[in-house]
Amino acid sequence: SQFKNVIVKAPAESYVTGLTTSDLGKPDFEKVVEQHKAYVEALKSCGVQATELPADEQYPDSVFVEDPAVLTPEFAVIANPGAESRNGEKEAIEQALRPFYEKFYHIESPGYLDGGDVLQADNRFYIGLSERTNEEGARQLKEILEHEGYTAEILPLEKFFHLKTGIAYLGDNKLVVAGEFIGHPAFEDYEQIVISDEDEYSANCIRVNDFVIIPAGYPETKRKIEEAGFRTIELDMSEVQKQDGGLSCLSLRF
Ligand code: CIR
Repeated sequence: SQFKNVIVKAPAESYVTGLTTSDLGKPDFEKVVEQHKAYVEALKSCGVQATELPADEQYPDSVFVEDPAVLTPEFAVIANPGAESRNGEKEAIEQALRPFYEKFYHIESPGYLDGGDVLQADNRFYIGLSERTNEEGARQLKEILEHEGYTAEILPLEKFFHLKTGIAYLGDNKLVVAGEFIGHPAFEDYEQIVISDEDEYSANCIRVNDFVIIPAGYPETKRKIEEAGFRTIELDMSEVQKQDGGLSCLSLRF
C-alpha cells in the first residue's frame, strides 16, 4: 500500500537534552537540523506530502513523532507515551492528525504505549512490551485493532529499547530482523533479511512507496535489501542515533 502523507516535526534546540541510553555523546544541534532536513527531503522524493510541525522546546524528544500515535489507513490511535517527559507530546500530534482522520481511539492510563513498539505487517500487528509500553497499554491497542479487523500479537522484549529498534516490515512478506528477533517464533512465516549484530542499528529502516530508506554506513544491509528487490536511499543518522532514535521514529506515515 502506498503512503500519501507523512507528519514530521522539526528538532527543538532542547533536543540535545532529551532522553537517551546511548553512550555516543551529546548530539550537535546544527547537525541534527541538517540530518532532519535531509530526512524530510528523502520522504518527499518517495512521493509523499509532508506536514511539517514546528519545533516545540518544551518537549526535547518531540522530533520522534512516531511514538505518540499508531496509524492505519482507516483510523488513528493516539498513544499514551510511557516516558513522563514525553507524554504531553500526544496533544500536538492529535491536533495535526485531525484534518486527516475522522476516527480516533485513545490509549488511556494506566495503559502506556509508544508507537515505536508497534509494527504493522499488512493485516497483522505486533506490539512489544518495553520500558515504555505496559501490558495494559498493549491490551488496549490489541482490542482496538481486533475490533477493526486486524490481528495483534503482544511480545515481551528482552533487550531492545522499542520493538521497531530491531525489526522492519518491507511489504511483500519481507521482514528485516536483528538481535532477539532472529529465529523468533512469531516471525517464522516471513521471508527474513537477517541483520548481523554489528549492523543492528540498520534494522530500523522504512519502506516508503518505491524505496527503502536505510541509515548510511551499513553496506551489508544495503546489499541485502537491494538483493531482496528494493531500491535504497541512505541517510546519515548519527545525531539521531545519539538520542536512541532511528528512521522510523522521525515520521508518521499514512
Ligand atoms: C526517547 O527516549 O523516547 C527518545 N530519545 C528516542 C525515541 C525513539 N523512538 C522510537 O524508537 N520510536
